[in-house]
This record gives sequence, structure tokens and C-alpha cells, in this order.
Amino acid sequence: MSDKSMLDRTTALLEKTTDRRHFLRNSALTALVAGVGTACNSAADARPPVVAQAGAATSGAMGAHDAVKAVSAADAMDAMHEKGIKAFPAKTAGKGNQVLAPRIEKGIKIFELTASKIQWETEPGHMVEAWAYNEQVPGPQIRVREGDRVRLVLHNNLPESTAIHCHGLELPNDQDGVPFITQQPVKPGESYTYEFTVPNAGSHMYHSHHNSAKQVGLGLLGALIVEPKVKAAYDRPDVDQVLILNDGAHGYTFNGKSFPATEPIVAKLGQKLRIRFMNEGMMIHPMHLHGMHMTVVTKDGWPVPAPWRCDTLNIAPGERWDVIVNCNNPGTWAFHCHILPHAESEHGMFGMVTALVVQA
Ligand SMILES: [Cu+2]
Repeated sequence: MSDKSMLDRTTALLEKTTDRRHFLRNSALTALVAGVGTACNSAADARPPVVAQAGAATSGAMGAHDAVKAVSAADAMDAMHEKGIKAFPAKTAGKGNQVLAPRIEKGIKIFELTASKIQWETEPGHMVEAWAYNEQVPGPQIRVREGDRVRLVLHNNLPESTAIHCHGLELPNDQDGVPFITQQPVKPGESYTYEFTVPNAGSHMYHSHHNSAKQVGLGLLGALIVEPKVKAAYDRPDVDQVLILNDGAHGYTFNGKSFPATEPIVAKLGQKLRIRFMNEGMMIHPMHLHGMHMTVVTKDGWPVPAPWRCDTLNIAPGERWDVIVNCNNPGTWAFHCHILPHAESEHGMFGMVTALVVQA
């Protein structure tokens, strides 16, 4: 193709301003062709007519040929990004963090957890080996009340020993679930029973405390939520959402799924949303919400001295942070980890990305 015909094609492209997408693309292209280097130019409105700019292309930083090539490469990349977004929320087999109803015997709430090896779909078509409680990643959500008598029965169907630690509960020492410190490991094929009176309220977790970098990374974890005896205002939200972060063998996940298979959080305009962030991974994840701020109300289950506001909140391994979002801005808002390689690549968004949908 001669330089002249490429220039003609560029000019023709620039004149096709039929929709916003073309307009945006052409703005970028015009800027490139004119050698401006950026579409975000405060003098954009004062630009000379398109054809005259295109005529200057040969002396610009990027020639017309390069500009056409760049647009074509950008189109290919944008198509991949668009495909991922359009797929959201993508369907996958299996759903973790489902509330587990206890069996009640003589006033004791009994929860049975069976640890076994399963196949888990983190995103469409991506099957991974998981070590899971009751075939869920995260394991079933356990919800109890401050002062409840609770029995946790662990059945180990794994090829390794394991144990359960209730992370955040201030239990008697012998119920702490740490092999060789407070108990013997629970061998393959064995069962083990924990029993205690729930001492402190808040957003807590249960997880393996044996070979844990591997076992928790593979999915042996879950939310353990303790309702307080005396409720604060933030204990009566319209929507209560657990968001467990993990970054082990399954990649970057929210509640066991990667974007576009993560679940959107949905609230109606004016509703109060409580998000219970829990980090079961090995890295810090600064969670960033678009469009609205979060008000931090508890840390590791304890009320903060004074609630404070932010739009980006670091969630370190082992931490739980509870926030309230006043859903006052309608729309679909990106909600993601802001360590960008945990959320986006050349191929589009992945991993720790979801959306808060505020319905008007
Ligand atoms: Cu992250």
C-alpha cells in the first residue's frame, strides 16, 4: 500500500464520526496523526479541520501508516477487554460461602465440615484442584450468635492431616486448632470435634492451620460470622456481603471465583450495604470502590474508635475489615483490587474484579 492510499484510508476513517466509539477512536487518531501524542488535549476544540491535520501526518511523530496499525492493534486488544466485560457475571459450576444451617441438639449448634479434594471451576472452563469444606470454596458460611454453644465436627477425607482454627475467636486454648501446640493433627480418615461458647462478635474466619500455605491456598477456609448480642446501627444493613480474598493456587479470587465469574454485589438506590472483607491469601490487596466511599466500622470484628471514610482499603492477610457503603450513586461500578496486575492484563480484566450494581 502506498503512503498516499494509507493517507486516504486514514482520512476516510477520520471522517466516519457516526457514533461515540468512532468519535473517541478518531479523537485519538487525530491527535496521533497530528503528532500531539494524546487525545486529552485542552486545546482539542481549537484543532484545525481533520483533513488539514491528516495532511500534516507525514511530518508528525507517528505517520499515517503507524496510526492505522495502532488503531487496528488497539481494536484487537479492546475486543478482548470488551469480551471479558460482556461475559460478566459468567456462570460457573459450584458456589461457595453458602450459609450452613446447624443441627441443634440440646441447645448446641452443630456444624459438620467434611474436608475433601474436589474439582473447582474458578472461571468458565478453568477447572482446578481444590481442597474444600463440604465441596465449597470458600467453605460454607457459619453464622452464630455471641454466647451460642457451638460444636464443629471436622471429617478429614484429605490425603493429608489437617485441623481447623477459628481465626479471630478468643477461645479456650485447647480449642485453638493448631497441631502440636493445642492438639494432635487430624489424620486422613479421622474426625475431630471442637466445642465452645462463642466469646466475641464480628467477622471472623475458620481455616486449616496445618500445612496452611498449601491447604488454605487450595480452599480450606470459610467465613465465621458472629452476630453481637447488642446490635450497632451498622449491624442492620439492607445488604450484608462477605467478600473473601485469596491469592493461592487458584489465582486471584473473590469468594473462590475470578472475574468474569465473580458475583456482582447488588443493592437498591438508598440502601446500606455492609461488606465484610476477609483476606485468606498471602498478599495485601487494596480494595478500591468506584463512585462511592466506604465507611470503615470494624477491624477484625472490633468496632473502630471512630468510623472513617475511604475509597481504597488495604486488606492484609488474616485481616477482616467491615465497611458500610451508602448506595447513593446509581449505576454499575467497578470494584477491584488496586494492585493492577491482580485485576487486569493485556487480555482484559481478570482475577480480583467485581462490580457494585446500585439499582435506581
Ligand atoms: Cu490484589
